Amino acid sequence: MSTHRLFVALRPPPPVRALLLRAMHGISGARWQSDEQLHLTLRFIGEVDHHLAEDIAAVLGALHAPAARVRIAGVDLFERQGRPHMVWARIAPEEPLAALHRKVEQCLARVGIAAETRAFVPHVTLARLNRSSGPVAPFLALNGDLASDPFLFDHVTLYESEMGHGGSRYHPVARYPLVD
Ligand code: 3AM
Repeated sequence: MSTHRLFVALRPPPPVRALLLRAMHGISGARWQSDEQLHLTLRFIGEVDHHLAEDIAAVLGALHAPAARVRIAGVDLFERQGRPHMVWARIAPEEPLAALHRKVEQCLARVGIAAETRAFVPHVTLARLNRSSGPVAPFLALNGDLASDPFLFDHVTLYESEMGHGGSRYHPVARYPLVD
């Protein structure tokens, strides 16, 4: 039976994506995210069958949570094995995002999705790096303090991820409004 690779995320509004996209250059060999790929993952679910995918889409309809007023608050690196692995934008404050993460987790528990064991670190991935990527210091010097005006995450999106050679494509499956 076919499976669906799902995750739940927040989609930054167009002016915020434009700000991020303008900053996204200056590291050779970096795989920059496209506009369509920009998101903040609230919960990665992984591969599920069609029935569970439908249950997940339905149960998220019970997500009654406030919209999160936040801003872009800098750019940072994740490292793996001592090397830069990913460039990401920080979102502040984190507490409303952590609260949304917990609410999504509660919804998913109702359809039998086991609790997340990793710590939730809210971030918007900007680029993925590998051994052949160029230095990141000039990019961080320019963009480390990248900041946006306050903005609202006013809906949650359930995405299906389709993995391909040119990177993953993310297809919105359903949107759930948050309360302003
Ligand atoms: O939001 P970002 O870009 O950090 O890395 C994947 C991407 O995260 C992550 O889920 C988002 C949408 O694909 N992801 C992929 N596989 C994962 C896994 N096994 C995962 N997150 C946690 N566990």
